[in-house]
Amino acid sequence: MKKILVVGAGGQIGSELVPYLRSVYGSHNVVATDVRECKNLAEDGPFEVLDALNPTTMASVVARHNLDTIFNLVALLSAVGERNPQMAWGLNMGALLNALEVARQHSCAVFTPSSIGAFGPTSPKDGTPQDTIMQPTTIYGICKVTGELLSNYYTQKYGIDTRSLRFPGIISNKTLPGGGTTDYAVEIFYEAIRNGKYTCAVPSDVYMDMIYMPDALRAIVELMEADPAKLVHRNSFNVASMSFTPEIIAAEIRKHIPEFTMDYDIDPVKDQISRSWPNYLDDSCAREEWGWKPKWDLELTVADMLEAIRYKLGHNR
Ligand code: AKB
Repeated sequence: MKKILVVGAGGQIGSELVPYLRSVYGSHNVVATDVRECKNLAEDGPFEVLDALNPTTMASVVARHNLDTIFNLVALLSAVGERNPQMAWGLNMGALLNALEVARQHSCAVFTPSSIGAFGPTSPKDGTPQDTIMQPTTIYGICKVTGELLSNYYTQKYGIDTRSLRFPGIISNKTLPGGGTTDYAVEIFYEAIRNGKYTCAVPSDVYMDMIYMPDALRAIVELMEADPAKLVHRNSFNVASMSFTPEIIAAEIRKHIPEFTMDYDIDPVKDQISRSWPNYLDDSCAREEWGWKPKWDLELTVADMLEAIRYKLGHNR
C-alpha cells in the first residue's frame, strides 16, 4: 500500500486525483498539499498548506507522515507560461527539483506529469513517436523536456523510481484548467450550456490530443503500479485517446445542442503554441510496457461532459 504526498493538489489534476487516490489507497494514506487552503481536499483526508518551492517543509511533511511516493503536480501551463517565462521556469523546475531531492533523501517514488507540449515544430506531427526529436518552443515545453531528463537522471544516478506521462489536454467537469492552450476543450462545454455559443481562441483546423479525466486518473495509477521490470521507458510515456480540432468537437456538441454556434477570436500565443504541437501521439510503448488502453473517445466524453455540467449548472439546455 502506497503512502502518498500530492504537491500542488488544488489544481485541475490534483482536485480529482486526490479523491481517486484516496479511493484506491485509503484516505489516511494520501496527504494533499497546496500553497493555498483547499477545503474540498481537507474534508476527507489529511491536508497541509505547503509551498512546493520550500524543500525543508516538503521533507518534513514526508518524514512526519512516513510517506513513500510523491505526486508533483505543480505547473504553470503553456499559455500563461509565455507571459512570464522566468516565473514559469522557477516554479516548474523548482518544484520538481525539490520533489526529486526529497525523494532521494527519503527513498520515495516520484510521479510528474509531462505533456504533449514537450514536443515542438520539428517533431513528427502525425503519430509522434515515443522517442523522437524534442525541441519545444515554449518555456512550458522546455521545462517538460528538462523535467523528463532530470527525472531519468535521478533514476540512473540515485535509483529513484521516477515515472511520468506526456498528457494531452485534460477534459474534466470538476475543476477548470487555467492557462493552458487546450483549455478551450473544457470552456466550450460551459459556454454551450450557458449561452449556446462559444468564441474559440484556438484555430478551427488545429488537431491536438485530448484525454478525459477518468482515463487520465486511471493511467496515473496504472503506471505507478506497473512492474518496473517491464518498463523500458520511464520519463515520460506518450498516452493518447482522442485527437480533434475545435470544429470537430463543436460538431459533436451540436449533436446534443443543435442551436450551438462557435466563432473565433484567435489568441496569437495559443495559435503559435497549438500549431507547434503534434496532431496526435503514438502511444504504443505505453500500451506494450504497462498495458495502457483508453476507454473514453470523443463521442462518450462529450455526452458525459454535457450531462455533468448541465447538472452542475442546474441547466436543461
Ligand atoms: C496546456 O495546454 O498547457 C496543457 C497541456 C497540454 O500540457 N493542458
